[in-house]
Amino acid sequence: MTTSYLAPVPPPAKRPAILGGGPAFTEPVYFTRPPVPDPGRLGELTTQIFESRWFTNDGIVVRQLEDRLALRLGVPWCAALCNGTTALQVALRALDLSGEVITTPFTFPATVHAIAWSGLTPVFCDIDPETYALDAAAAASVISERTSALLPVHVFGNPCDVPSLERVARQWGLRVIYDAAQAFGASSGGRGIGGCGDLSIFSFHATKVFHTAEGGAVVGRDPLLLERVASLRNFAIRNEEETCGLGINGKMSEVHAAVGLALLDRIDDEMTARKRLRAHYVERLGGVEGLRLQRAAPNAEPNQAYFTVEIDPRGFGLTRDEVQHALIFENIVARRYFWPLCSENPYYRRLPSSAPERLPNAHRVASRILCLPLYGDLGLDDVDRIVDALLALRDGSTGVRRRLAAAGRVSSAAGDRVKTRAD
Ligand code: T4K
Repeated sequence: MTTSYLAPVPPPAKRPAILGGGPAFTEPVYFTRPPVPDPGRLGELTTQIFESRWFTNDGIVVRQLEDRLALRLGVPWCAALCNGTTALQVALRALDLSGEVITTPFTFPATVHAIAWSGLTPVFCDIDPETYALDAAAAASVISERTSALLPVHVFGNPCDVPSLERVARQWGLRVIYDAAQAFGASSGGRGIGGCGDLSIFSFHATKVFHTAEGGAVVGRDPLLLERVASLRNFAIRNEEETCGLGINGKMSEVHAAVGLALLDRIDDEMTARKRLRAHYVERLGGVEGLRLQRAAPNAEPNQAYFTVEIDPRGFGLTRDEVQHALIFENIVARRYFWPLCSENPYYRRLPSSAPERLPNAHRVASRILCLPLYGDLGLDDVDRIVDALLALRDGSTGVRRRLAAAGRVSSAAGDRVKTRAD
């Protein structure tokens, strides 16, 4: 059984801290925390790097990591890059796309920015209200003669409905790049999530289930695409005399790869711990009026990257923002991923596909979603304290709302930025 490393504050908060009760935790408990690599193994690898004086540019530690990741992800090849955003840009260019790319507004901004930075036009389409992933029928309805690809996101590490999306892509002759930034270790229909579509990308940012502090990867099956990706991430330099194509510096350094190698053996434990914690959250919150949990697509196995709840103020008695603010008093740092929607960024709002009436599910989910703490070092007792704090807010909703209204906008004193639309 996982024991909590957080100092216990008995008894559990029955009275919300915002109404004068003791906080659920003495220190901020963030909605996510990175797993830590094995320090001994990391020391060996960095010593090896320093002795060799080879820090980047096709080094052996990056190659070792790529081989291990290809095996772990069940894909023929894996090309490591400096981050997930560059991985997306390189994947889009490797497929030589033009015109429009259909994607979801309910994602981290990087997904859409990568499309726009590539000179392509993002076309937003609505999400499935249960899985929050790009809805295949909605995607089919926005295909035009300019569409060249679909870019679905396995949001919160929960795989999309891959078979339906691939049917649409086949029918219309479209390429598919999956943004699997958050989905390391997830699977769909029994196959590793990286094996779906033409290409998939991963982020290995510190906030991910598996990480290299900063990093990312493009994975795929076609060896010709590996050649292109490998060339594009290294300025499209072919040899000392030839540079061929529009490349970029997308390389991962040896030190970042060492972090990944030293972490890889711990990842199964991290995922198992998260699964157990999620099951406990589901057991406690599953039937609570006013709360809805994300559903997995058929035959999909999520990786538990995040644990989210949708808060319906009519059933719960408080809005999502009120809950987030009140939880800060409990030292519980929840996050409104992904609000605001990418389609609400002024840079994209002018697009016809950004019209809110075309994206009703995305708007509803974005206005209600809240990520609660989930990471391997948490204990089941920590989950209990988080749930108890949440339910105490519901039970005291009238007083909580009044206190929040009197306080105006809640400060970020508990240690996290509370992102608002104005930010
Ligand atoms: N596509 C999708 C679907 C993505 O989610 C992302 C990235 C990308 C593409 C692009 O991949 P990258 O180019 O980033 O590799 C974070 C990450 O920076 C970003 O990588 C990630 N998605 C996104 C979902 O989350 P922020 O600005 O929301 O994170 P931040 O700094 O507020 O950190 C969140 C929490 O994590 C903190 O409250 C505490 C904890 N934390 C964070 C860091 C950096 C730690 O405990 N330790 C740390 O070192 O973007």
